[in-house]
Amino acid sequence: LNKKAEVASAKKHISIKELESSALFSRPTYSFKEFLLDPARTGIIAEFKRRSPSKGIINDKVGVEAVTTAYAAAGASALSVLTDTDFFMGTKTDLFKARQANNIPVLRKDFMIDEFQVIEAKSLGADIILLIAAILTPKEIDTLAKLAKSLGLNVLLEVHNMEELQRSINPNLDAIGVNNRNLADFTVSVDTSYQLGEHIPAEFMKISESAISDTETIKGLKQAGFNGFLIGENFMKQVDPGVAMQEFVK
Ligand code: IGP
Repeated sequence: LNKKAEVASAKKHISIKELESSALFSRPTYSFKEFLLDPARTGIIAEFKRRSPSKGIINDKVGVEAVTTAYAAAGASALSVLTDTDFFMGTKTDLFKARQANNIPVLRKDFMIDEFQVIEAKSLGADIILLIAAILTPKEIDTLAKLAKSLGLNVLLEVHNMEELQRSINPNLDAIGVNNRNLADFTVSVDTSYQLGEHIPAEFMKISESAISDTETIKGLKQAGFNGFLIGENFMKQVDPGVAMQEFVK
């Protein structure tokens, strides 16, 4: 992972003081939980993702405003916007644009390893940050989640197996996402959600992430107590991802 170098370079270009004085930094955030549980919405966290390491280019022809506003209109409970450039062709500007164009929660989807990124996320207009258990120690999760909470950000912890779940549970988390994609070998199985879902304590929102491509899967996951469904590729691989989501939820 090249994130350390990326963060070091970002720190040279802007100071924490400057981030803290940005217009968006002091905004009140949206509650992730409230939007997930809103019966007028779908529970879908709709992702803007141009490229992935497993699939290569998925869609580099569409604009972030058009897609995210269509997702929101189709009933998304939140938007997920990749800000990692090296693997996902995302940018920080994408997140900022998604924020400006929408009034639902926005997740900064990136590999968060440093407090600077959490402060940066707030200054770009994020409501939710992702912490990936596979790349963080329990101590790092605690530090990053506490900082996020102090800024009003919601925290989504991503786990892929029981060991990660058990060692990473922390009272500063809002939601726990089970990634159905194994980041080590890219294999996918929604069964991962069923297996881990029952071990997620009731106080956290339960999210199933990746490889969701039909509404039957969502029905099953809802019955198993899941509140949120993170969908990227299934929408982004279509010429018009917003229309794809509209068709999906019809
Ligand atoms: C979306 P999919 O299979 O619907 O495109 O998956 C999302 O879960 C996936 O992009 C993702 C991800 C991540 C990307 C889950 N965890 C961590 C980058 C980093």
